[in-house]
Amino acid sequence: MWKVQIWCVLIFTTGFGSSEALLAASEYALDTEKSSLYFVSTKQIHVVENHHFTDLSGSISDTGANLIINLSSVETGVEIRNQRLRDLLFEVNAFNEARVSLPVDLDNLAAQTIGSTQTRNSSATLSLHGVSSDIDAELLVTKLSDSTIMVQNAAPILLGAGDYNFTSGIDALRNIANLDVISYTVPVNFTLLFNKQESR
Ligand code: UQ8
Repeated sequence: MWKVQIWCVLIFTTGFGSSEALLAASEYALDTEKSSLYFVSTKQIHVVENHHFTDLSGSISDTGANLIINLSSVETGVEIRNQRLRDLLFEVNAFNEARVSLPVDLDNLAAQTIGSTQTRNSSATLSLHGVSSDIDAELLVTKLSDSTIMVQNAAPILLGAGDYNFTSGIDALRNIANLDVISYTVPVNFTLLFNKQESR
């Protein structure tokens, strides 16, 4: 009997079962149409180009936020170059996905005012090319509506090719394209939109 009483007290004093509690338990899914992730390559010192991935997925839940990048979906605007990045750089046969994960406080997200932006200094784990390594990022988290969250990088994330065993792949791309230099530092920028899913 006392167990039932404790549950009643919990339900009525903490709002467990109320809309706020359901909100805190809810999940968000990445809006794949409205989200984007770009990276920048620099060759021959002055030639700077934008590239992106067309296939992203991700979610936010009480276990944290994650982003999955299908590396085969790389788009550089030149098909032969796409294929060379898949084969010589990312080695998609062995490592087809990059994964980013980080902890998120869902209650904090639920309490955020619609229209406001929070700046968060976050540490995320990036698993890429067989290496799992932490990266620091300043994130802008904007609550666009009760059901939509936008997450952007405040400043470009500078990925060091050496940290993910990419230097020999970049050298292979440089050789096959008969270039003198391709930079080992790769700036990354993203805009991620997440939509709240129906309560489970
Ligand atoms: C609420 C809340 C807080 C939610 C959080 C939500 C969430 C999950 C947030 C995520 C936050 C976060 C911290 C995300 C991190 C995102 C990152 C950093 C992802 C990594 C993305 C990635 C895999 C990037 C690529 C990395 C890489 C090493 C790229 C290499 C690029 C290079 C150097 C390309 C070289 C291109 C080039 C110049 C080729 C030469 C070339 C060739 C070969 C060719 O064939 C050709 O044509 C003939 C050319 O000429 C056209 C060439 O130039």
